[in-house]
Amino acid sequence: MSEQNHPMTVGGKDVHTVDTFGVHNPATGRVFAQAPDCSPAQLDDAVQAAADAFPLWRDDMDARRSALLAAAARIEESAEELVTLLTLEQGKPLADARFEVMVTAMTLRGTAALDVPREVIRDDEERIEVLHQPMGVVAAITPWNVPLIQAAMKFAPALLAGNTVVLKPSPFTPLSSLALGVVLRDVLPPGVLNVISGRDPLGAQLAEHPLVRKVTFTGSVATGKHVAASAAPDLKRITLELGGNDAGILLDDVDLDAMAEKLFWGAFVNCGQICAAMKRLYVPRARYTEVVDALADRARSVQVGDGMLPGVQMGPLATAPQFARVQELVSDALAGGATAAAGGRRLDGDGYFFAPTILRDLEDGVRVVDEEQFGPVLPVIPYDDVEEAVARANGTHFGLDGSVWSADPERAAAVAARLECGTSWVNTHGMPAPGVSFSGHKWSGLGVANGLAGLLSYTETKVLHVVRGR
Ligand code: TXE
Repeated sequence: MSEQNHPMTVGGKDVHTVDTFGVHNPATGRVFAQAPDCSPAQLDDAVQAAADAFPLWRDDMDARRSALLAAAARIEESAEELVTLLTLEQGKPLADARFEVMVTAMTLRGTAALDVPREVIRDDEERIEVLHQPMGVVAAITPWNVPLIQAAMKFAPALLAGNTVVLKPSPFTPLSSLALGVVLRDVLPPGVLNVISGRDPLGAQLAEHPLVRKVTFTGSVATGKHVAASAAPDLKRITLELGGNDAGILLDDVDLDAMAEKLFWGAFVNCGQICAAMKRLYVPRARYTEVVDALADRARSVQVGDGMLPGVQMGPLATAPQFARVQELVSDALAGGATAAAGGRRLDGDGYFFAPTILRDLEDGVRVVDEEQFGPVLPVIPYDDVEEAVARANGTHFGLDGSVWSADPERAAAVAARLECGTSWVNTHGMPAPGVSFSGHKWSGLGVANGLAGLLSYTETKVLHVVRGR
């Protein structure tokens, strides 16, 4: 057995594996730890452990609620360990990692505040009730951008609804989730939350496992379609969150002094690696240069570096393939005539560092505008009238979020309501909030996360119809 200090959690116990794989620190490009590479037999054990834990876990809502609250407290107590692992494996600055751990705990608390409703349709000579019952084993498959928040958004509602879970983080960022599994062992009964890691095809094997009743997945559109196809033969339930190409639209009256900072971070939060980050910005032609300059000033002033160092505001891209993709999209835009008002190039050194980049002089039809760049790059595109900007914002297969910016919030809200996406913001471009539904239209997803709708997506609806008397 290879030496491992990041065990998997199966049935509440350490599980080590014969094989391991290297986890890279994106700030150095070098392997800094080994993670367990789960075998098919160990995957069976994990799913079986979840199935075995289900009958006891499904019946006591109060116990589940208390366990989630205790889990939130345990996460806060273990924050520093989780924060360090997050920064080392994902690259984000320590302050952002701390924020992520805090939001993870908050997600558990917010979920614990929800209730699975019990609806009585009639109660006289007949009683008709609508119940929402748990499904069984839920597979939670997460990406590498905000691994702990993604995990919590999935396992918290799944558990509260009475299901048990096998969590599989991205092979790029497995360590923080593995640590979470260890940290939560004393507050969750064995088998209720199992955490495994491994190189793909582990994700596909988990998604297709016959004991899994629901797959909740966040990742790319291409993989999401595979998950949907692989769920079909068994009619497994699925929730998919598949990224976006969020448009921001500035209206002509926007107060740039007041909004520039928020606009900038709406795109560059987490080094641009957030599904709900602004990925393209449409600006009235008359204000184009002013807006580009304001954003470029901010891009140049950002402290980029190793997230472990004090004062760093933005880390590297999280993975080598993502780093390569961002370089490719920016090179393609520059070769096609776009100008980098700031950045436009990788930074020196071994890590996956890319200079915060504002691109101007480009239109729809350029790859960095049409595709999800998922990196520290914002294309700024001029428009002539608002109708045209809305049409361009909507002219994509994606539909996760969008935002409209104006000195008149109600005017902006009227435009925002016409964006074809799951969330439309006015004068902000933010993160999904625990109690608020989060969903993607079109290719950005299937189903709803968060809030009551998210909780109910981990249940099957059942009618209990009792005829009293004859
Ligand atoms: O995603 P994948 P990747 C976007 C972003 C990025 C692209 C690729 O544009 O450039 O996706 O990122 C597991 N069945 N987003 O390659 O492959 C895999 O192990 C089941 C958007 O990391 O989709 C990992 O745990 N699971 C995004 C997870 O799926 C499978 C966040 C995601 O991997 C599987 C991150 C399969 N067949 C990237 N194949 C967002 N929506 O926020 C792989 N996996």
